[in-house]
Amino acid sequence: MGDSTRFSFLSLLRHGAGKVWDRQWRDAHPKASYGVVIVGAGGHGLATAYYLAREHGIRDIAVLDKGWLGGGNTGRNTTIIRSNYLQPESAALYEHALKLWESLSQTLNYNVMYSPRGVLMLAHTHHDVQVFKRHVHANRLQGIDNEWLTPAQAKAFCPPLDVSPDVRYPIQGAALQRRGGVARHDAVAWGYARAASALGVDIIQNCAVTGISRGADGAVTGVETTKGPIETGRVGVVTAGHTSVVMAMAGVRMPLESFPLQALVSEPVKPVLPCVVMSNTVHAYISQSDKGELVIGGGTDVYASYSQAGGLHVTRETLAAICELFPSFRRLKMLRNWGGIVDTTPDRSPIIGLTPVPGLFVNCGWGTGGFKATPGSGHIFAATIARGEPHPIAAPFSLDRFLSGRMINEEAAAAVAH
Ligand code: FAD
Ligand code: PYC
Repeated sequence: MGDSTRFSFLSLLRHGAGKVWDRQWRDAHPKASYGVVIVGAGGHGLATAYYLAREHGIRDIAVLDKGWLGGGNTGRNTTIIRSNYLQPESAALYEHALKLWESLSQTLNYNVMYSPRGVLMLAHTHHDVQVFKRHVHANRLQGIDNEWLTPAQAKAFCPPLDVSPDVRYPIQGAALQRRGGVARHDAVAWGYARAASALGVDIIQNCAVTGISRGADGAVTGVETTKGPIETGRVGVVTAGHTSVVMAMAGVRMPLESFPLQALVSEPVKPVLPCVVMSNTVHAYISQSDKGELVIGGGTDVYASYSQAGGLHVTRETLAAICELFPSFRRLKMLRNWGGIVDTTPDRSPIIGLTPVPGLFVNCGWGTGGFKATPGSGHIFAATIARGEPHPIAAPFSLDRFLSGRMINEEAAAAVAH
């Protein structure tokens, strides 16, 4: 589990991280103008700024956040990382990200605790078996690892799992992506932020964008913020959950709906769960963090909402499902729970790219599954902003697919029933 902890200690010694954070993050004030403004200091926004600076030599960048960096979905998610998507466009996107995860701690010189411990997706019905076997075959053709396990093999891989036939939905097999796993979400935000900051990027917290200004030709000329106006010719909007609101500031209507999604952790215990387990049918997923807490989540609320609380009944159903899969976890206590707001598209695939407004770029619609994409998303969005045209991996995910009808349907492939 986890990579070596050497990275974090060495990083602190070498870079005096606290000093950098204090000077550039807490006290940073916006300048009057920037070459690029990124709205949203979540993992995707920070990664975008980092790759813009590192790979495209654009360092005159501000990343603005209405709260604190990583305080949105990046710091609230259950950190499951995998690339076992069905459609070739999505598989290419998430595999690009997975490859970047594999060396991210070294790239950022910050231990993001990427831990490829395997993601096990349980099949409980004949339909599940067919769907997951289809994924296994599709992924193998795409050069992505995925394999089919019998119930006995699933039990051997994940000993606390109940594979007995006398439960409500007996386990009929499982798809396993061994390279899938988890990472430490906060560290991802901090790692990208520190590395971007070291390249000269300004990260400005408590700075909400309240307007997007446009010139006579319709192109972006700047943003209005709670810390004053900023001039810029390029704005990247990366505000998961709130993208419709921000894009409306430029007059762009987005094909998005926002929903609360909740998660919770148990009290910490010694290592008991060696891998990530997901079940679409009983509707729950679980892993164990390096702190020992069992990290558990379920589905979104049924109703669109900006409330971060979410319905208590969802948590109750999630826990009932987990207890069914893992009877030995029944006596654990819940330590804390929380929610985030995710935005979803009609085809359950993200939107990455240009918009009808010159100079305005958008990256959103990751729904319940964008954490795993963070490095890949930032990498291709940075290239898209820098070049003013979609990166090849981003091209199929452009906003205009909702006009052309060229959807990338990942509803069934999302593997969690959202
Ligand atoms: P965020 O981290 O939300 O960043 C957006 C930022 O924009 C926020 O910090 C916000 O404050 C800021 N912002 C919004 N409006 C404004 C404004 N007007 N001005 C300035 N700033 C603004 N994905 C997975 O791959 N695996 C999982 O296991 C997983 N589990 C999840 C569990 C939960 C409970 C939740 C809520 C999500 C989960 N996700 C998961 C989804 C994942 O968290 C998101 O897709 C991903 O983190 C989005 O990252 P981001 O950087 O785009 O957004
Ligand atoms: O996309 O793998 C995922 C996921 C798991 C939990 C929420 N999203």
